[in-house]
Amino acid sequence: DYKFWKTQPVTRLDESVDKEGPIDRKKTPEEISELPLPLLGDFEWCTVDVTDQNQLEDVFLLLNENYVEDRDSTFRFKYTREFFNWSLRSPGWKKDWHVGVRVRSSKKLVAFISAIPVDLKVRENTVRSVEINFLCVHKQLRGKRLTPVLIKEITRRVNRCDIWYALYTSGTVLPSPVSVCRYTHRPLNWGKLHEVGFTHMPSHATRMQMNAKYALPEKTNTDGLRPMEEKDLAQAHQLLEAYQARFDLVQTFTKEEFKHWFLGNDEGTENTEKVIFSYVVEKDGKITDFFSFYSLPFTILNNSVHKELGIGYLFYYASDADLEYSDRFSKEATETLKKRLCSLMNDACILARDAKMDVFNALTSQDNTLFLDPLKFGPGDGFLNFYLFNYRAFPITGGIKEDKTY
Ligand code: YNC
Ligand code: MG
Repeated sequence: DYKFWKTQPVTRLDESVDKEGPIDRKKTPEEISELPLPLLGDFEWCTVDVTDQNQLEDVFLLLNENYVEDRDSTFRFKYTREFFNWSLRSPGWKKDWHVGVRVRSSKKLVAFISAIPVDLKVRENTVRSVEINFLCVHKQLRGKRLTPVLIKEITRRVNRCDIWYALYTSGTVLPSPVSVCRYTHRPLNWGKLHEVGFTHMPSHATRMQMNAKYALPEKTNTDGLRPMEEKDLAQAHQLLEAYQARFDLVQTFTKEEFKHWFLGNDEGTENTEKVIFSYVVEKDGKITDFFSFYSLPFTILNNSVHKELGIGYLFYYASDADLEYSDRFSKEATETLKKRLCSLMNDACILARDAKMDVFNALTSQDNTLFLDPLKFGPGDGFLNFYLFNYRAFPITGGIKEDKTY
């Protein structure tokens, strides 16, 4: 019955929203305690310095063994230093928002939660917020109500910086999702996915038929497609903003943030695992489209042949295909956009395959439903719920919804 969530400024499950906006009364940072919440005697708070290799190791160890897992524990996320540099150190990041709990005696890290600053646009309102991610409690400490304490502590630290709203996603149903999406998967290397138990052979099918079904062209199809470079940032950023005007809930980026999220934070180091892949389409000096995907592999447990599964996640994309239409949701505009997106996303799959990824994941969010089916993305087991903290919003439904319901 949501003992904890009942006490928080979130939309109740039985509540119907009739007006959008903040839930709590307006407060100031001075009203918020300077002191961390009390913890049970055996534990202590810590601020994790993710620029310190040893402390970052502690976070890997905790997450790699205790974070989200598939049902039968055959796969585990393989987080890397590069992935955390990218996802936890975006512009404006604060050390104070990487919060851990350690065992007082052994100093072992047993819980973690993080926040990064984000600007959200909820319909016509811009809402300065944080995004909460990587909430994790060690398996041996589950069910002990540590989670509410972690959430209250990160809220306190964020509120002290005069930020009062948050976005977060979870597979768990809590009060109340503002949107729900499904994960979908596009096999790029069906044979390997099958060998490691990620996909199953449909009855009446053969291995050869399955490989043929998911075979992709050798080369990309779009003229003018190339990796995004520094010089493309201004145009690509503008294109994204124009494109995203279609949606009711989006994150907006500053120039600096756009650069960070699409060109990455590797700062030229050699031999690093590449995390973010961004491409543009240039036509007569103009950027007409862009797309991006990031890499977050799985470690495969207990398999003597395959040790790692390469996974690409569709990230942001934008196209000018529908921009010239006065009604961007008209049938004609939608058809034009659908055609363009299908061709772009097919190229994205090809590039992901060439980057040694075995499967390409996308959510059913926004306009994705236009291309998922035609490009042979199949629905997964997982759903992802989107939440806003301290902000009431009407349900977010589109983009465009195709007839197929995922
Ligand atoms: C969850 N995922 O309902 P009630 S996603 C939020 N997000 O409270 P205990 C969650 N709340 O129902 P356990 C949650 N999962 O009594 C559970 N809860 O009101 C609620 N898994 O606490 C739950 N990471 O400590 C209940 O639960 C209360 O020991 C129970 O730990 C839960 O990062 C968990 O899936 C998830 O590590 C930590 O199972 C643990 O079971 C675990 O007894 C594997 O907690 C990893 C995993 C979650 C990934 C994520 C987003 C988190 C968002 C948190 C909410 C942020 C609010 C905004 C704050 C900033 C505000 C500002 C400004
Ligand atoms: Mg607990």
